[in-house]
Amino acid sequence: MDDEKFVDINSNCDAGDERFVELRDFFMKEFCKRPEFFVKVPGRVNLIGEHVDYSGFPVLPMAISQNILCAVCQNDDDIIQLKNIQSKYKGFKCSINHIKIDVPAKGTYPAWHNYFLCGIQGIIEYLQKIGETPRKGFSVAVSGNIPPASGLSSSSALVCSATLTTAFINDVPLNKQLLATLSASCERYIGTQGGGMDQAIAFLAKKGCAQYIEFNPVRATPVKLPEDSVFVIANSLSEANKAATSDFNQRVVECKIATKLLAKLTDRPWQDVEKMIQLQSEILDVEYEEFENLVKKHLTKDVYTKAELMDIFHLKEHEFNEKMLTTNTKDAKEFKLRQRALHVIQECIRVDHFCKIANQTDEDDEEDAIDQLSELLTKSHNSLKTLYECSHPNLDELVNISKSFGVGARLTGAGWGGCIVGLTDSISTCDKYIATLSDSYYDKIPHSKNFDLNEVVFATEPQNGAEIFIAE
Ligand code: ADP
Ligand code: NG1
Ligand code: MG
Repeated sequence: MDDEKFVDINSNCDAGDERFVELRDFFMKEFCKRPEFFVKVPGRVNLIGEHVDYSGFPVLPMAISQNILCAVCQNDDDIIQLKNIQSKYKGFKCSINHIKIDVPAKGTYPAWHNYFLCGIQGIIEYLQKIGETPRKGFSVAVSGNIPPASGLSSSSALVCSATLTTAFINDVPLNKQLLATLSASCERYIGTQGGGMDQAIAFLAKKGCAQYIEFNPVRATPVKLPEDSVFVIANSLSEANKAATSDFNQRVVECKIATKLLAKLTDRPWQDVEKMIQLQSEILDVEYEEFENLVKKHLTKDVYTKAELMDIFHLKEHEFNEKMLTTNTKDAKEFKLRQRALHVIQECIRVDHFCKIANQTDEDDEEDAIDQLSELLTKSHNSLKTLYECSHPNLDELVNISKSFGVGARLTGAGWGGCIVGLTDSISTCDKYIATLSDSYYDKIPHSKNFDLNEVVFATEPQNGAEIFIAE
């Protein structure tokens, strides 16, 4: 059996890790019994390849040291009990036979337990497909230290910890690819139609390397980063929950409509093509650069209205809603197809370029590798800001301060708030960069005083993916 394929099960938890001890004590206080096992799932930082995964294209994330940690014990009945070490996340209880995920109304946040229920539901459906039913319920205590709603994938770490917990209890094989794929599908029950980047890196990450993640089927190839490179994450402290607005899904549907329109305008069948990668690599069978030219040639308008698109595709409104839109985008009247498609295909070119430079082995080349990679980060941010319109003034400010200091940086994750990732060329530059961000950004934001600066801006190194720890 190839051990690499399966989630690691460690025979005991790291007794030296304070968070395990604190969570075990919390679990025992809340549930009056000891946890049987712990599940740990990391957050991630995406180095490049933003908003391309749901079009099917590869991305380049790495796992970070911040994670979601769960302490778990099976129950004798069908009850699932969830508690969170942070009191702002209220406890929740239901039967494993009656899972109900509440999709938030526009403008409201989903309650945190819904993310956990997504993961449980994903495994229940897997069990049903193979003719089984879930066993007993379980009690879970959660402790997370990934900044929430900040583009470091706290949501997927929570969903993946739920799939992993439910899979382990029900003897589902802990195959990383299976769990990554299931978790990507079931997180969509929260309402966001994401790709699969976050769940893939949550399971497939390995210490020391970023991962080039491809989809359908999901697979990861390690990418070594230049020896002296130090990546820094800086949180803008402006949160953006992706399920609370229609912004994220609006981009997903714009990419899908852009793909269908380009198929139609190049006389290819448009009904069945869903993802841009299918059109580019299978139907048109062209390189990224030629696809970019086709976008420029055919998607000429700055804005397409719903009415004119219905006309072009010969669809009635209810058909258009059903084929093209999601529940929370059905009221959208305008779509920016050219800009979104251009960002996606140009970002794909940058991902390839980034990997090529990072994989260079020649020491001389490594010297200006960091400069070249930095430039790609800066270009990616500009594209996300102008073509994809998913930045935030505070993210732009952080990127501008970085640029003035000589560091290439970009927003990471979905955007509209959250974090940037910057690339420095040594530990000493990294320290000076962090000091500059502190003076020029954090000192000017009054509520930054409520945070520990080390948790807001920090250097990061690639970590392992999800793990299980059997309690002593
Ligand atoms: P992100 O970019 O962090 O994935 P999302 O908007 O997708 O942002 O998800 C953020 C949501 O995940 C939070 O609003 C909260 O409901 C949930 N979440 C994140 N961290 C925790 C945690 N430690 N405990 C409970 N829920 C959490
Ligand atoms: P965050 O910001 O972590 O929620 C989201 C999507 C990713 C990807 C990025 C943008 C989910 C679960 N995550 O990440 O799939 O599309 O935005 O690159 O939908
Ligand atoms: Mg998320």
